[in-house]
Amino acid sequence: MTTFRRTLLAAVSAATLVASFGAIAQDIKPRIIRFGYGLNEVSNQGRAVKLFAEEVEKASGGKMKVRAVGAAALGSDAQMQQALIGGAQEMMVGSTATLVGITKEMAIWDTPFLFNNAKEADVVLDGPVGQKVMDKLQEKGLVGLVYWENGFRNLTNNKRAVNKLEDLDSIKLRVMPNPVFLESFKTLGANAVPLSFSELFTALETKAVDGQENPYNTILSSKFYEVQKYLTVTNHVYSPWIVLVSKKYWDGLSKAEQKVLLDAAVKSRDFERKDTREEAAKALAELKAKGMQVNELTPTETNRMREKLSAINASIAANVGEALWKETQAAVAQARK
Ligand code: TK8
Repeated sequence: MTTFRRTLLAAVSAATLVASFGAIAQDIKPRIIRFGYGLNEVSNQGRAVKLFAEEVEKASGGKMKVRAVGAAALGSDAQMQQALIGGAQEMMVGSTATLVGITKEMAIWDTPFLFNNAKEADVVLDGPVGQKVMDKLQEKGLVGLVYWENGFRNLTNNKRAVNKLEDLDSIKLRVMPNPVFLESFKTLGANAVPLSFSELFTALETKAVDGQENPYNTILSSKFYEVQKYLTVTNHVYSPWIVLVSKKYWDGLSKAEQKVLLDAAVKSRDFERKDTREEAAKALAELKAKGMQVNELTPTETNRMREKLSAINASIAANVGEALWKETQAAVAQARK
């Protein structure tokens, strides 16, 4: 290459850089994004929303500001989803399980014992199947950005230690408002009642329900140990959270603004999963220290539970579609290799 050409190239690329920076700066307008979530500020969810907010502010040169509102102060998952669809709220994070009424394919993640560990969940959720399910939201007015980890769910209650399936008998158990969860726990013999997370602590405290199921992190951060005596390690299902944007809002953003949100969402995902896993590893010991009586199921009992729950697989497959069911099973098998 001649010196002239090299100089010319350098000049052209410098000009392009300046031009594109200018374009990006112009393409980012001052914006306030209301971001709602269900857990406390002092939870894995709260910490990750905070990180997301910081990243958005940094990447937009302080122009885009995220107003984070936790503890379901903007509403339950279901209420916030409707607010996003209508355009009255910009963003939220919540359980995929609470989206099934809007996008039936989301129920694939409710399949009991779908994933054996977090690595499998990451591979499948961040892979083509996870993306496909997420993209289904768009026709309903929502844009999914990333999946976060809520985690493997475990059972707590106030009546008795659950050592075998029969111990669930007559336990009034709160489940997420979701048909698969309702069916799962009815199948296991509990008296399952759907209820929003925002009403759960009070329901446990007033003994309107005897128990619930959530990951260790949530049992800890939502202080369920104050109102629940027994914890049974069941790991019956892996729950994802999903970060959502109102499609009405998203469509009004420039490409540069969309990129700010997406990049920050990816950073928040990586942070959140790491933070959640570190906390979960210590949470059980902490819950014991807080006075919870913890028991594990024997392998025989776990197998009985798995077998009973496999009875609902056919109905999940029928609801999400056989093609998606098979694709997911194949993706899990691949992740397991
Ligand atoms: C928080 C919920 C929660 C979920 C539940 O809004 O409802 O039990 O596990 O994380 O989405």
